[in-house]
Amino acid sequence: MTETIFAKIVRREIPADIVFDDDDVLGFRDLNPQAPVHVLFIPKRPIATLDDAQAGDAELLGKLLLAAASYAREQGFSKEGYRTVINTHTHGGQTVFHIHVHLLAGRQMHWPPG
Ligand code: DGP
Repeated sequence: MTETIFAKIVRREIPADIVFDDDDVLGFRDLNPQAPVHVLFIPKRPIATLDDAQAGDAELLGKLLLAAASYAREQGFSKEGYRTVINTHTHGGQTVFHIHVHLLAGRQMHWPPG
């Protein structure tokens, strides 16, 4: 896959407001927040899109979701709730082709999404 700006964030080559960091997953604040809290969780080993994920990626994808949930719990978002989103390809609204989970919190979310 073609390297994205997120790989540079993983290598600390460009700055980001990092809020979660373990062996496999990095969480950092979105540059263009869509909610009072908007954090992106990415695997350090890149997968371009959800569409590219293979059976062998199951553990890593699980870790990605668990990292988001763990951060949300730790920050106290569980009571009011929050939204997690994975955009895929053009119609999904994906702009950075390094898979990421958006964690949005701090306001009422609406359905259907735009
Ligand atoms: P998506 O549209 O699902 O591919 O989301 C990509 C998100 O990444 C978008 O909400 C803006 C954010 N973003 C893009 N470039 C940067 C960056 O350099 N730093 C940070 N923190 N966020 C970025």
